[in-house]
Amino acid sequence: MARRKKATTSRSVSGGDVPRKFTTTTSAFNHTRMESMVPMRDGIELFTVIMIPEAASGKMPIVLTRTPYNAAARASRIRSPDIAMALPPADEALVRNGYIRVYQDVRGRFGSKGRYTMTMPTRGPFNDGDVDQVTDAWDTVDWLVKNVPENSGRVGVTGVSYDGLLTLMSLLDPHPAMKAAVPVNAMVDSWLGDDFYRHGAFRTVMLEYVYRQTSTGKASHTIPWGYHDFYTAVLEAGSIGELGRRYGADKLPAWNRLLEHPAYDDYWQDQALQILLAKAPRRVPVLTVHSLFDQEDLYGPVLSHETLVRRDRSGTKTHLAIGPWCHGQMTGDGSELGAIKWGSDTSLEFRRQMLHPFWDHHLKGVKPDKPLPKVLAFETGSNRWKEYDSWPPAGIDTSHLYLQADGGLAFEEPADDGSCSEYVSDPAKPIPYRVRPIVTSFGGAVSTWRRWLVDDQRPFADRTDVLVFVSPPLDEPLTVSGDVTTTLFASTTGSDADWVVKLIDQYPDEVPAEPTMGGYQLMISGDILRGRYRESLEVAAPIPANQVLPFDVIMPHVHHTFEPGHRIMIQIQSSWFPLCDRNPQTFVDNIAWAQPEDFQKATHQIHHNKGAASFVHLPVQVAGRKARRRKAKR
Ligand code: PG9
Repeated sequence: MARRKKATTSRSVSGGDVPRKFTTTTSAFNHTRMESMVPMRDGIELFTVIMIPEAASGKMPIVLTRTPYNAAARASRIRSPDIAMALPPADEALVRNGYIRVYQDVRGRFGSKGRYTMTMPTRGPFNDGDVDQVTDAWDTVDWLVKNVPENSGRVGVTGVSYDGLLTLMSLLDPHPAMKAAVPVNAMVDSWLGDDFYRHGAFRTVMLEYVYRQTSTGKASHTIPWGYHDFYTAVLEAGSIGELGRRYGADKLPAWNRLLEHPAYDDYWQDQALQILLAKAPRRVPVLTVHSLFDQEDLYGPVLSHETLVRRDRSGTKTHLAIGPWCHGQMTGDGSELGAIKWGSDTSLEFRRQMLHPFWDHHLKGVKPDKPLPKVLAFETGSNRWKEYDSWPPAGIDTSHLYLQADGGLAFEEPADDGSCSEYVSDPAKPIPYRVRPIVTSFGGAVSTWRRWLVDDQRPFADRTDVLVFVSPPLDEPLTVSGDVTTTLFASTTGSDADWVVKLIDQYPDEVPAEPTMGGYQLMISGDILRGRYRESLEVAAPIPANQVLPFDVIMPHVHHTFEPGHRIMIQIQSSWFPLCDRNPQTFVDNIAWAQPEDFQKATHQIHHNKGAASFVHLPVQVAGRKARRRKAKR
């Protein structure tokens, strides 16, 4: 009997449906996607996605982003034959215009080999290895220009936030092929004001961040809080050290490092990029991007820009763009933030007017029609772009806006009447920084963390532990541009205290064009000072009880017009919770480990009389002659 031949026809299903090798048909694709393991000088390979558009003609420049946030995902947004669908939306203009776009995982993250160190310090006292993000950036650029056939040998580096920090680090020893950099909302000094601390107050949201970043190599773990309201989770734990311990963060070296360095010691100063950049080569042009409502990195961009300006002898290599955005919003839609509408897509305008001409100039040699402004800044309130030669702009009169005994604000010093306002600050009832419930610490699908800085401040003004000072309605516009500091003459019955100052634009009671904005209180600048650092940021010292002392609260830069009919408001309080951990108000060595009995009520006084007149240094923009007249008068 003839043996039955084994069926190989398509009618049989015995071979299964999945071919051993399958390659997507690429004829419809308008790009090549290369995934490469790029070797570093120590042999560690970094996962790199290279997106090459079909060359219109000739060789193309490269725009590189190095990230701890998943390079493969960045370049796989939507599966499509079109390169722009795969990449983040803001990359569309780049790849359509003949740029190669590259994303790379930093060592130890996602597809890259090696070990991950969160915000790895550069080689030196806190990194005794042979590599850091500076060398990894150099090695990557070197490999790209030698191995990507279509490239023109000119590379730009960019990134938002952590990726912005990596961008700045690549400037510390730029590869010769690196021709331009755009750090966006970069973390620059994380003790003074970016991410981890704000002038000594610990930002509790960082627990969630460190957990996600370092508990696994793939950012997959979120904290199982067990609370709907983050406020309760932090309050019930007591100290921030105890909060971390409850969720196992005491097993995470990066978390422990943060808590071990509560003051501005050499650990922080060694990493402060505004210090490191002072010694960087001057060759590479830089466009720094800053967001006025950046809920994460509100100080760094201006600080690093100031350093870059100082080293730019020709005055042609340094630009600053300031937009009305939250963290990273310049890559998306910039028409509004929370309840505040800007009247146009400010992100798109910035990208078209500044970002793309900058890249084209330095990576393609295409000169812009008119030279790019040194500073392009969106002015909130009046909602328009302005161009300046410097930041802060010329023509600023730093006026003193004094707190008055009747709860007013005025440019005149108050009377010599010994007056002060007082409140009881109770660590058991800290002032929420947002209306509760504060549903997640910061990330997550339901989070509105990105827009909290523009929240209406009215709900807090009614508390008895919040002092409110407000000017009469303005009868002409008042524009403020630059840095704000508030000098508080204050005393406390305790031995430590936090001082929070919020500078607010209070809208008229009725706003005809937008009725829901009537009486809105928009914070345009606000910050906290941990009182123990009033004399030295490096060494904490108790506050002597019941002594009136000056405390300088440094606040974020502003670029805002208070329109006629609006009022200037100042709110002063002593907690901002749980944005920042609570000050126990009893001096202890390390607040991260304060014990329940250390948390004590205290009575705080803010003084507003001659000799102890608390005031805001307000950078008022005054046009040419008027400015000189006011200066001469002083
Ligand atoms: N702001 C984030 C961050 C940067 C660096 C350290 C910690 C946090 C970020 O968005 O990348």
